[in-house]
Amino acid sequence: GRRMSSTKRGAFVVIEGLDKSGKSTQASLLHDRLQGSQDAGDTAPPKVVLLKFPDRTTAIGKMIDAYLRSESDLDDHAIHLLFSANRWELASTIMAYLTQGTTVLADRYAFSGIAFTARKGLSYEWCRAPEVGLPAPDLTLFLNISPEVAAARGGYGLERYEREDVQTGVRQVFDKIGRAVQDEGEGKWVEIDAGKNKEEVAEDLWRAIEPLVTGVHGPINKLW
Ligand code: T5A
Ligand code: NA
Repeated sequence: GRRMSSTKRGAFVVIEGLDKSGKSTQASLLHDRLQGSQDAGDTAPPKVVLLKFPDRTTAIGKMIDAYLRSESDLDDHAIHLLFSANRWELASTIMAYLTQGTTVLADRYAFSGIAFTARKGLSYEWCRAPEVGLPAPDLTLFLNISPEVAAARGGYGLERYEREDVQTGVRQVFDKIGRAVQDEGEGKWVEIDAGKNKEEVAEDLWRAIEPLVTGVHGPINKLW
C-alpha cells in the first residue's frame, strides 16, 4: 500500500539507571548535542527538551524533595503516588512537545517509580497501576553500573535511597521491568555500560539514540 504521511513526531527517550550512574551528566550532554546549532532567536519549536523526574520545582515536587532529604516522613504508598502525580503533572506537556516534533528527553521516569517502591515490598502490580496511561517512551536507555562503583562517585550517600542494599534491590526490579518492556515489543530498552568514562558512555548513548533524532512515525504509545 501507499506509505503513510511522512509527518513525523518527536521521539520520547528516557534515561534510567541506579543512583549516581551518570544519568543527569549524560542527559545534559545528549541535550546539548541534540540541540546542535539551533540559536536562541529561532522561533521554530525546540528540537529537544530535557525533563527531570522528580521535578522538584512544583508543589508536589517540593514534598518529594523534603522526603528524599529525610526532612519529612511519608507512608510508602503516599510517596509513591506523589512521584506518579509529579509525572502526570507533565503528561500533557510531553504529549504537546512530541506532537509538535520536539524530541523529549527524560532523566528518570515511571520505571524508577516502580523500582524504588517495589523494592520496599509493595506489589509490582500496585506500583505500576498509577503509571498506566502515561506517555510511553520510544526508547529507554538504562545506565548499568555496579552498586560499588556508584557508591564511589561524588555526592553518594546524601539522600534516602543511596545505600548499597537499597540499590541492589532496586536493580533487581529494574531487571524485571526491562524484560517486561522487551517482551511487549514496544519501546525498546537498551542497557549501556555506565562504568566507562563520560565520553565513552556518551558515544554509546548516541549510537542508540541517533536513529530517532530526526523524529519517529506512528502514534504516541501509552504505558501498559
Ligand atoms: N525516585 C525517583 C523514586 O523513588 N521514585 C520516582 O518515581 C523517581 C523519579 C532522587 C531519588 O528519587 C528516587 C530515585 C532517587 O533515589 P534524582 O533526583 O534523579 O532521584 O537523583 P539525583 O541525585 O539527581 O541523581 P542520581 O543520584 O541518580 O545521579 P545521576 O544523575 O545518575 O548521576 P550524575 O550524572 O549526577 O553523576 C554522579 C556523579 O558521578 C560523576 C558526576 O560527575 C557526579 O559527580 N560521574 C562520573 N564519574 C566517573 N565516570 C563517569 N562516567 C561519570 N558520570 C558521572
Ligand atoms: Na540525577
